[in-house]
Amino acid sequence: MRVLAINDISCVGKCSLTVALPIISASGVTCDILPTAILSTHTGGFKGYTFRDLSEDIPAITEHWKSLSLRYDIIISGYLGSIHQIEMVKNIKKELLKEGGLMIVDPAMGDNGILYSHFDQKFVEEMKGLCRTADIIVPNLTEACFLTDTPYSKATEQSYPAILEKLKALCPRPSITGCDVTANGKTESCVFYTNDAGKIQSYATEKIEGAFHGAGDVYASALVGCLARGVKTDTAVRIAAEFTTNSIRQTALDKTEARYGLNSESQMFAYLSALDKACKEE
Ligand code: PXL
Repeated sequence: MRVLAINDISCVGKCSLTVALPIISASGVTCDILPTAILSTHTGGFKGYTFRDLSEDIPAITEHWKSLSLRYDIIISGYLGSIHQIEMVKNIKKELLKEGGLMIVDPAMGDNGILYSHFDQKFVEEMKGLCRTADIIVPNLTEACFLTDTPYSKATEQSYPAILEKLKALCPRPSITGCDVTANGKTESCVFYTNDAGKIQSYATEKIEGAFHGAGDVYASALVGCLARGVKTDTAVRIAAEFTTNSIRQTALDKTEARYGLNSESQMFAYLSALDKACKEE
């Protein structure tokens, strides 16, 4: 099983490839990487970061891989530095994804109702195009709103399933992470997703107050790790959501600054144990 993770390298801040590579590799599959940019830190909460766009290197890298006849079972794309890179990812899918392989798009472009620095509405429109080429997309609620032209302020508990339905116009198996749901005075954080039978489902974990950077990357990477091991989507979502919530809980206990990312390292063993158990049972 060979996975390709297309994402940036934020040297400090634990997101994108510095999260994807360890989690997907530890899941027990080959994870090759295609860096889209190298930054000294990610762009959320740091000032003065460096940003080297690697677009110029990408065609030569993929040409070399083609000469080696490399093909991928799963490709996951994340943070892309420009519209040009969105086009490149579409081509990489055509050229390097095996027939019957899975294209997973994390449309990493915003959080808490706003787009990250560097992104605008034109980028959102192009990202919709990339989502149309995907089998699975894993936006957070903010990104799901931008992809469906839903005002973030209108995204209430009652509207999550409708937003998910709208995402189905882009991709057959959409999901939305980070959806707050309150029942009996208790708020939980839900993932709404489409399972292998095409049914809309949700999975809830404890809501831990605060903003936690890199949670989407931990979730997407664990989901890919589980799917790459052949685990059913319902199980993969549960394992990835629990791993992410456990990492958030530990980070809150550690009281580290949110911009330095999640302590997922401490939860890796529990994640792998859950994955191993699921592989044996299914
Ligand atoms: O985790 C999302 C992400 C990835 N890469 C870069 C980012 C962000 C979010 O801010 O800035 C460079």
